[in-house]
Amino acid sequence: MQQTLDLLNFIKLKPEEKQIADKVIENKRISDEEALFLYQHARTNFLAVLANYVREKLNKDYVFFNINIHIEPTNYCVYNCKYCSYARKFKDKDGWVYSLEDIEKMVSKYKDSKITEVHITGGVHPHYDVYYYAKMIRRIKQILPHVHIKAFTAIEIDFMSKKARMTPEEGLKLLKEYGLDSMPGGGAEILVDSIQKQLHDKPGPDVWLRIHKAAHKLGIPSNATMLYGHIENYEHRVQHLRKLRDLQDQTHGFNAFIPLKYRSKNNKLSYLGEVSVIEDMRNYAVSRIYLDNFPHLKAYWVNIGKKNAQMALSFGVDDLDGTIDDTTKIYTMAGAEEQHPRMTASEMRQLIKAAKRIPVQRDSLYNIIKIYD
Ligand code: V47
Repeated sequence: MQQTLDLLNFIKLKPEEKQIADKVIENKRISDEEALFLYQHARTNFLAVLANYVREKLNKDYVFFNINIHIEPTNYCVYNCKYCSYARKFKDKDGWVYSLEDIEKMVSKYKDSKITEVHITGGVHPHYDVYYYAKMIRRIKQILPHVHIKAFTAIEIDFMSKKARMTPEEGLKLLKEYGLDSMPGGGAEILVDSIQKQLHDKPGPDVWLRIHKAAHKLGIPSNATMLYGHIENYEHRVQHLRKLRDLQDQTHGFNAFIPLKYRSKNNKLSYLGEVSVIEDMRNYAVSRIYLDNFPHLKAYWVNIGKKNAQMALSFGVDDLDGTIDDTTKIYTMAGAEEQHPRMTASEMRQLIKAAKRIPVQRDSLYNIIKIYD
């Protein structure tokens, strides 16, 4: 930490940068205006050093990863999201639905493996209600009793609960009884009404926030994402972060914040292209500095590629998600580098060690399974 502080003294700071750095070092929270300044005007080397300071204070030199798989039960979806490359309608030839028996077969392959987590998310299929998904969770737990099930974005919970004439709160309670352990952070996009109205026809920011709040109240922790690099501007990003920081102050139920870079292949926003890697790194850093109440910042390597995820470790990131074993198609279909996303635990450890950090295998709640120092 001292080394990081020395580095800050070494950089000739702009007055606004100095003011923000002083606040952060005194454990004071930065304002929305200051976050906007960081996005718009701060130098990248300054952002890296300051975000690194925050990371070190919260997580030492640990970089967390887990051993996990995804299940994407279907890509049929009732909603139309312009940034999505994955969703299909019934008329399309390349849609899929896995039956509960298919899913049992998939997870049975991992009976003798070291996976600790199954992450489930997919399209919002018009036919299935919360009872169906509760059964899915129970059947997976019968085969893999020790795994943590992190499943269903807020929008999936909203739809499946309504389908069974329940409130999302009732739906969540049922899912918890059947073995749901936590919720992923997907579907937040940018939590600003005017942006979401241009992006999709699914329920908006209030529903996402309400369902995460309800989950936290029921003792179901979750993550939060931000889909950035499309039609939003920096003010929208700050508004998004503000809503998350406020909710976290109330509930303390979020584990990790996960920025998701908009990937531009095969969707209705392709004409926008993609933001630069420097922009990605700056976004990690500003998020780390602003979200002082989020314990972890995750670079989802499937979204930005292994090399960029490794670089993100110098911009505030302390978590690389999981080994995945080629079980997700969301980013493959959106043109990401990793067309068969899979890392062995040993590859993950090497990647982290090469960045001069300490690999730590974690469970889904960030309990340490093994430190590889
Ligand atoms: O909800 C969809 C986003 C999310 C694109 O909580 C896109 O641990 C970029 O949320 N470009 C799914 N992003 C992924 C997700 C996630 C992944 C890993 C870990 C966790 C966690 C959560 O991906 C969606 C949507 O917001 N998305 N299309 C696209 N073209």
